[in-house]
Amino acid sequence: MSWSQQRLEECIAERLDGATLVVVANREPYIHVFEDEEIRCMRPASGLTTALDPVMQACGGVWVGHGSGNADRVVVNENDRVNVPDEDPRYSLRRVWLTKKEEQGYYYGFSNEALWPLCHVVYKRPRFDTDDWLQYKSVNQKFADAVLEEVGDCPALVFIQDYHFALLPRMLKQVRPDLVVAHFWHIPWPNREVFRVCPWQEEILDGLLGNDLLSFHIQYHCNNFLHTIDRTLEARVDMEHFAVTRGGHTTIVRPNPISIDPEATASRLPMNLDHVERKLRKKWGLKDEKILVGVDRVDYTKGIPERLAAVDRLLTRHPEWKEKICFLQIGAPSRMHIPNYRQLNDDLHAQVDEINWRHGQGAWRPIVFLNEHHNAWQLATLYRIAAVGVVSSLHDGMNLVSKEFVAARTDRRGVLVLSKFTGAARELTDAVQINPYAVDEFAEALHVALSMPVEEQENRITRMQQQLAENNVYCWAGNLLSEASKLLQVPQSVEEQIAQAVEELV
Ligand code: GDG
Repeated sequence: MSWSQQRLEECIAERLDGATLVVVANREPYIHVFEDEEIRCMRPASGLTTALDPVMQACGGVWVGHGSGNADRVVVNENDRVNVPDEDPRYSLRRVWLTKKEEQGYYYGFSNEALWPLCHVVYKRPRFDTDDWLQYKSVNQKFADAVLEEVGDCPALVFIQDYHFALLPRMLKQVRPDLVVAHFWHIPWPNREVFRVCPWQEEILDGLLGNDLLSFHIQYHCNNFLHTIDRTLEARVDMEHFAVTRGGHTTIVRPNPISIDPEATASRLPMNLDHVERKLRKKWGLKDEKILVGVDRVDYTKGIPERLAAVDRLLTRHPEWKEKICFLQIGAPSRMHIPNYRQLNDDLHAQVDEINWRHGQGAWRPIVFLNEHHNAWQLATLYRIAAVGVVSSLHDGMNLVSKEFVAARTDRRGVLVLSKFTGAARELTDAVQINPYAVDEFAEALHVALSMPVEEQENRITRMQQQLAENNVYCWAGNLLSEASKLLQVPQSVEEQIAQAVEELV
C-alpha cells in the first residue's frame, strides 16, 4: 500500500502512542513579516520545509525553529509559540530567538561556511573559525534547552533536521536518555579523506552518535559516514547491520530518500492555465519560444553558471535554436550575508549579460534571469509550461526541484535534464542525465531534450510519475518515523525477551 497524508496521520498517531512529536529545524516553516503595516505570513524557499510541513500537518506536534521574521515576535504567545498554518492550524511552532552574533557564527559561519562546503565537495574551501564553532555549540545548547522545555517529563520522539544540529542529539540524551532521537541529514556526507580536515570532527561525530537513528538520502552517504566513524572514533561499526555502538548506545544508520507530495504540486496549477501562461510570457518578454527552466536558491552547489554555459554552448553548436528557445532561471537569493553567495549572485548577472549580448537578436534574449523569490503556484505553472526542466547541481543530497518538475507535468510532456550528482538521479532514471562539469555533453543533452519525440517524453514522464507516486514524502516520513517509533516501546523485561525469542524460533 502506498503512503498518503491520511495513512501517515493514522499510522504515526498510533505508533507515537501518546508521545509528542518534536521536529527541530533551523528554518521555520512559516515566517511572519511586516508589509505595509500589515503582517504577512510567508513560506520560505527550502527543500526541507517543503517536505516537512505536510508531514507535520498530518501528525501534529511541535516544530522548534529559529524565529527569523521581523514580525515573528509579535504573533507568538508568552511561551514563544504560534499555531500554524494561520488559516487552518494543525501544529505548534516554537520560536527560538538568536542574537545577530549567534546567527552569524552558528548559521552563516559554521553551518554554511564550514559544514556546507565540507559536505558538498564542490571545490569551495570550508572556512573553520573558532568563534563560529563556539557559537554553533552554544546555539545547539539553546535549541536543546527549548526542546527539553517543550517535552517536559513526557515521552517524545525528537526528529532533528540537518547539519545545523550535529551536537544536539548528544545534548538531549545527556539530560533525557529515554527520549527517542532521530536525525535526518539533508546534504551529502563526504568521504573520510574530505571530512578529516575539520578541526572539530570528533565532537561532531560524537554528537551525531547521540542519535538512535541517523538517516541520509542514499546508501552511499551512509557508507561514507560509517567509514568516517570507523577511522576517527572509538566505536564499534557494524557494516552488516549499518549500526554504530559507542559507550553502550547504538545508532542505526539508514538511507531514506526524501520526496514531495506530487498531488499537492499538481494542485497548485491554475485552472485557466492558457490565460496564466499568456500573462506570464508577456511579463517575461516571451513570444512562443520553447522554455527551458531552472529553479534554485542561488547557491554554488546548484551548478547555475555551468547550466548557463551549456545554453551558451548549445547556441554556438546548434544556432538553429536561436529565437526558438528561452532559458528562464528563477534564482531566489539565499545566504546573502556570505561573501561567496553575494559574489555568485553578481557573477550570474554578468554571465547572463554576456551570453545575451553574444547570441541575442533584435528583441530576443536567450536567457531571462529572475533573481527573486516566486510563489509556489508561479513555480508550478512554469514547470508545467516549460519544454525542458534543467537541474545541474554539482552535488546535491536529493534535489526536490527535479521531482516537482515531474509532478507538475499533468500533460505528460516535457523532458527533465538532471545532474547525475544529485540523490534524485538514483530514482529518476528516465531523466536525461548529465555531468554538469562537461559543457559539450551538457549542451548536447539540451539539444536531445529539445528534440525528443512526444511519445518518448510521455513514456519517460509517466514512469517517473509512477516512481514519485510510490515514493512520496509521506513514504519518507512514514518509514523514518515508523523505524524511530519502534524505539518508543517500553523496554521488555528479561522474561518477555526470552518469550519473544522462543516465539520467533518456532
Ligand atoms: C536541501 C538539500 C534536498 C526554490 N526557489 C523558490 C522556491 N524554491 C523551492 C523549490 C524546492 C526547494 O525550494 C529547493 O529544494 P532543493 O531540494 O532543490 O534544495 P535545498 O534547498 O538545497 O535543500 C537538497 C533538500 O534539502 C531536502 O532534503 O533535496 O539536496 O540541499 O521545493 O521549489 N520556492 C518558492 N519560491 C522560490 O523562488 N516558493
